[in-house]
Amino acid sequence: MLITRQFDRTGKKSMSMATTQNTRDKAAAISQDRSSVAQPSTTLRGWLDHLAARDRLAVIRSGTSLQFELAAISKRLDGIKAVLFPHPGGHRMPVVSGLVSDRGWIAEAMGVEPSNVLRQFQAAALNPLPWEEVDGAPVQEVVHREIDLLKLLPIPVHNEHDNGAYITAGLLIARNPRTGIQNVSIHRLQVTGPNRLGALLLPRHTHVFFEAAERAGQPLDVAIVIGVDPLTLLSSQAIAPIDFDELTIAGALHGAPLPVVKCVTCDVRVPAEAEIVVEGRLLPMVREMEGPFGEFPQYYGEEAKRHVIEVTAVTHRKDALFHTIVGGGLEHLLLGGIPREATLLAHLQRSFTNVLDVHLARGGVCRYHLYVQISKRQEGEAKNIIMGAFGGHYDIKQVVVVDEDVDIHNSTEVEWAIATRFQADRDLLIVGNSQGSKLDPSTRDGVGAKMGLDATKPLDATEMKFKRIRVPGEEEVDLAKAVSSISGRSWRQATTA
Ligand SMILES: Cc1cc2nc3c(=O)[nH]c(=O)nc-3n(C[C@H](O)[C@H](O)[C@H](O)COP(=O)(O)O)c2cc1C
Ligand SMILES: [Mn+2]
Repeated sequence: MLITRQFDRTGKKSMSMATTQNTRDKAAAISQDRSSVAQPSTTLRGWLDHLAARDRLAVIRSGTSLQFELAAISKRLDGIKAVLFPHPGGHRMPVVSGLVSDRGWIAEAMGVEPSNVLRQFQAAALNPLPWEEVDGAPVQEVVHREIDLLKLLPIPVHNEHDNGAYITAGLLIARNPRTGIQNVSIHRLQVTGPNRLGALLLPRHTHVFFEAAERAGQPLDVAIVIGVDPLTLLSSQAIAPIDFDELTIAGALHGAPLPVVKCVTCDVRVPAEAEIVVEGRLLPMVREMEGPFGEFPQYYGEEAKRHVIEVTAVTHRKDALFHTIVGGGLEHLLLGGIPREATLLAHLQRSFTNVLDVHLARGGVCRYHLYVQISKRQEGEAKNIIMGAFGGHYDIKQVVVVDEDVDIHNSTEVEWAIATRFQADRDLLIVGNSQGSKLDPSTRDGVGAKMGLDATKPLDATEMKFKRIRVPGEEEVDLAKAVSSISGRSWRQATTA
């Protein structure tokens, strides 16, 4: 059921109908994990305020070049601060980057503890909230129908060998031509002409919709939404079935239905509170060169003939902000990693009730190396869990299973478990010639090997054999009290006093 909201002149929303009971129940179902004070973040602007209040938003001097310099500064601050460039490359429109380059920040955006991020995302995917349509939206305050993308928007060039300017943080929304249900995903988009974009569509949902449209000789209408809140960004990366509208996960994470508005040149509905929307259509029977482009495995995605979008309109807020994700940075890695972790955890827990947690390690580009923490009950089960994980996503290349005393968010801890609880002749599982990631350059066009390591303790080991050493009282030491005020330089004086 759709509910219409009105925007008054101040841009404040007023609901014209009460929220349904069903909607309230769903919102309540997922909000129980939230700490009592924290509220989920629902707009990019609100999120920037949140970061700024915690001294996590660096504002850069005017005049930054869009060619490399903007990406260089963003990368230096990757994981430390988000970045705002007020007037890059002579544009009036600011650029922001690094909005979610830390797992703890994502927890804050959700309003939960970091240990509850995966559970909260799973709960949102299980209790989606339908969006509400509004007439008139901030994102349509300004409408352009004469399009020159590089003049209208401050679109940067990121990596050394990128083939030009790329829109990298655009949520591509399309409707299933058969059912009308929307899909949301992020695709790299190279600016190839004043109103033309080259797009990489891997064989997922947008690709399926486009194939159906192309078979009928039709273009596929799309909207590219730039400048949304972190939870909507995260929702775009959910591994959901086809015809599961990812915007309904965003609504669930917000705890309120997402307000959406109809595009000015097509029927696609877009988040009303976004900053910018590029409307267009994927052209049937047209492919043009796109790439190379610096990708998440820290290598270039190759140049090839790819899909083409013809832009029909650009709409934005009066004082819009442009969001860019630097290819291969933490923002890119975490946005893909966390929804995958949530899906993989649910997948493993369906078959193995003793799986406690999973983590996609940063060294494995938050895609290829999975750490699994279990409460071991039975010899051999770690290998079954490894096989289950290989089936969870073809990107998974290495799985390490550890006991509950190992912190899987700390790669040094996992390496310690391998060093002291694993023997390759007994605990290693290798599966050759299986499907992997095409972006892993060591595969043969996506065909490669998988490796699983059982780094759990044997159940029959004597208690002392695998007992971690510990100094009693270490955690309780109050260093402020324990350390003398005499400086180290005066150590002779301290020892003779
Ligand atoms: C920053 C970023 C860039 C991405 N670029 C692409 C891309 O160029 N092509 C692509 O097919 N997927 C890309 N992805 C991954 C998809 O957005 C992701 O797999 C999405 O969940 C697919 O949605 P779907 O399952 O609804 O098709 C990117 C993800 C992120 C976070
Ligand atoms: Mn989808």
